[in-house]
Formats: sequence, C-alpha cells, structure tokens
Amino acid sequence: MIIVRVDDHAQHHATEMHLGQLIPSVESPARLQVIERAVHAAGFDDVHDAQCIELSLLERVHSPQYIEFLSTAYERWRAAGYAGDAMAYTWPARHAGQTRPESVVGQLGYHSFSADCSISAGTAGAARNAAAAAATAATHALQVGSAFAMHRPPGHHATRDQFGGYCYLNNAAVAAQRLRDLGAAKVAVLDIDYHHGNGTQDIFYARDDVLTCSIHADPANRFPWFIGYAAERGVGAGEGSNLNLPLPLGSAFDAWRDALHVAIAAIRKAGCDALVVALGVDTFEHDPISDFKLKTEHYPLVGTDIAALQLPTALIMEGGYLTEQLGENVAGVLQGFAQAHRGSSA
Ligand code: SP5
Ligand code: ZN
Repeated sequence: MIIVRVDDHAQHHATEMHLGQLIPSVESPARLQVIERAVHAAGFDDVHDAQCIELSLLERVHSPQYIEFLSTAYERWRAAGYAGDAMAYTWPARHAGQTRPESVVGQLGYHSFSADCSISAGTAGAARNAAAAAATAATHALQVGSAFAMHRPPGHHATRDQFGGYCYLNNAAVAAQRLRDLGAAKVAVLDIDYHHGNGTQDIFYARDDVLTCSIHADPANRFPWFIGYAAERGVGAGEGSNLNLPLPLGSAFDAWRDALHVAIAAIRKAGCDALVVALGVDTFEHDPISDFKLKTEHYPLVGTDIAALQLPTALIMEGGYLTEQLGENVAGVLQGFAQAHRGSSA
C-alpha cells in the first residue's frame, strides 16, 4: 500500500463553536502527527508526496465560485478589519432566495452550513493539499491496488459549495472523480466515519456512476442533523445509488459490522470497479466527540472486511479525534486491509 503525505497542514487550525463557546477545533494539527507516527511505526514505508491537483478536477466536484471563495476568504476577512478566523453568523433562512451577497461576511453564510469550523490562515492551502493527496491516492490505487491519503483537514462533509463539519474540499469525492476520469466505470464510496458523509452524498446524489454508502450515528441525534436518513436513496438517474445506514447512539462493533456487511454487499451487487473508503476512526470507544463503542482490536477486522471486495482502493483520511490510540486505530485498518488485499500487478 502506498502512503500519500502532505505538507503544510499544521497551518490550518480553525475555531469551533461548541455549545455556546468558541474553542480551538478538535480537528487539530496534532491528529496528523500521531497518525503519521503510527503509520510509519506499523511499517508502511512506501511514502509518496501528494502531486499538485488540477483545477479542472476540483471543478468537477466543487463550484468554481466556491473554490475561488475558499482561496481568498481569509485574506478578505482580515482586509476588512475583522479579527480571528473567518466565520459565518447568518445562514440563508428557510425559503430564502438564492442571492449570493457581495460581502465576505454574507458569503461565509452562503458557503457554509455549520459553525463547528471556520477559515483560518492556512486553511485554503491545507484543504487544497488534502484534496491533492486524495487524487494522488486514487491514481496510485489504480496502478498498484491501494493507497492511503494521509492528510487533514477531512472532507466528507463538504458539499459542492459549502464547508462545514471541519471539512472544506471533499477529498473522498475528488478521489472518486479521479477514479472515474481514469476509466473506472462505476465507483463506490464507503464512508465509515462516525458522522454521515453528507457532502459526498450531496455531490453524487443525482449520479448513477458513483454509489455512496455511509454508516453513521443516527442524524436525529447527531451532526449533521438534517441529512443522513435511511430514506435518502438518490434522485433521478442516481435513484438507488445512495445507501444510508444510520445506527443508534452507543452502537458497538457487532451492530456496526452488520451494517458494514450490508454496505459491502451493496457495493458488490452494484458491480463497482473501484473503491474509495472515507476512513474515519471516530467510531472508537474513547473518541472525545462520539459514542460508538469500537475497540482498537476491531480496526484490523474492518480493514480485512473491506479488502474482501478486492477492488482498487483509495483510503481517504476523515475524522477520529485525539486519543492515545488514534494512530494505532488508523494503522490497524491499513494493516488489516493490506494483509487481505491482493493488490494489482499492473
Ligand atoms: C470529519 C468529522 O468527523 N467531522 C465531525 C464534525 C462534527 N462537529 C460537530 C460536533 C461538535 C463536537 N464539538 C467538540 C468539542 C469538544 N469539546
Ligand atoms: Zn466524523
């Protein structure tokens, strides 16, 4: 398995609105340091730099207007004289028109859906590097069988033109689009982060060439609250190409693994020829913001189960917050996967 690394992620450290208080985001630079250390300690030494990502690929996933907004928002915010990180305070009211305000303050509301993250110095660059890592991992996956994009910030909450949930560019969607562009006829995205992959669902909702599956905490009780329900199955040509498997709060590995097997069966049935794994390990029993009950010993089994699909696979880092076992849990998935995946001789 190839490991794709990024530069400059530590310059992204946003502010999070948490139950009435602004705090440094739990999606911290320290997360990636811990993950990098554990992945290397586990013996993964085929490490490649992320290659620069073409704007044309990003624009097949995100709107050009949004990409431009992201890359200039922090400077515009500071130039307007505001302090701290760039953060919205007004979102479009229900039944509001589609007007996109001129001011950076209005645009922050237009281009975000939650206040758990903001745009700091370094956010645009780190997000771009993460998307680049995801695209690079997709390319390597087709060439050698599998690759892991080891980056932050995560991506699966970012929609075509909104950030939220610590996510700015949808790295998993970029990887899926890259796989399509390189010739995979049908791509599956399997999202195992604790939270629903709303952005990925949204981006591919009307498409039949990307099957999106997500196993997550019931949104009736957890972020992202308004999306992630089982009844959401896709629309138009994409009807039947979205599978949501919400689980009750407190779910343990047995129930979680049953859902994993449902998703894997759906991916097999759809005849997908490449796979993107949105790899969050915030399902861990001691995760500071989540409440599933997976244990460290379960993560290699997760990797093994996914490898049984025997598809070219790009594993894309998503959530999982700072705990003593964060790195070990990520490396555990990779090890379980690598041992069971036969890769490719191409
Ligand atoms: C990629 C990902 O896992 N995003 C999750 C975003 C969830 N944000 C809302 C949850 C708020 C938790 N706040 C934590 C404060 C810790 N004291
Ligand atoms: Zn998550």
